[in-house]
Amino acid sequence: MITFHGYFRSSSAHRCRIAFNLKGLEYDFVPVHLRDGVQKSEAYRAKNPQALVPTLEVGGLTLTQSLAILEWLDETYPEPPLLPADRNLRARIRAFAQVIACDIHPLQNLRVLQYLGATFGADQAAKDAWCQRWIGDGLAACEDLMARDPAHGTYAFGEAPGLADICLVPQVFSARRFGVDLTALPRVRAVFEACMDLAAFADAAPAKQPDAED
Ligand SMILES: N[C@@H](CCC(=O)N[C@@H](CS)C(=O)NCC(=O)O)C(=O)O
Repeated sequence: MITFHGYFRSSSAHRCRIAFNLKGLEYDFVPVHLRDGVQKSEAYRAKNPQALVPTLEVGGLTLTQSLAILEWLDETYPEPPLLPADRNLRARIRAFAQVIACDIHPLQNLRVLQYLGATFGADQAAKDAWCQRWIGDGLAACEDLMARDPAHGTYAFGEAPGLADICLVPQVFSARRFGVDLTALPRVRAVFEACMDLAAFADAAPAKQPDAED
């Protein structure tokens, strides 16, 4: 059985939840309350030295980093695939996923926002402006990547949801939370809506998780 340590509002955990749902996998969920700082406990750090969620445990294996977890899930449970057979398209999809996971998300992470407040005196308005800037720039790049890609379709890269959509949807949830204006990003909005019509995505939404709070 898979044990999954996450938090309802964590977009990295959200990515994994979508993959579990797409692949029809059951798992034991262990909530890690980030705002209460549970991720920094000795017990949790023993599983994840970065003190970040998610962490996945299965059969003696402990995995961290959502992109690594997603690829492990895809290799272990290949149906439906999260990445296509075409190696060039695969690389383009990984690049799209990394725009979000490596270049957008880290800048809006809880510990970064807490540091901006504690060290530079940033209030909520300043933190929102920071997030709007970096999420906005990153999602604009995602929009361009989809616009120029021949594989772009109902979903980010084709007619079935995959790794790119799994990264995009949680990032749009965060964008909305921080008040990012998505008006000029029609593809981002359309892919989000198409994904949210699918139960695998709808059921993974933060508000539907057992540890959800207002
Ligand atoms: N690159 C990591 C990022 C993990 C990460 O930053 N998780 C956030 C939640 S989305 C977290 O645990 N934040 C806790 C904190 O900032 O203290 C991944 O994709 O798993």
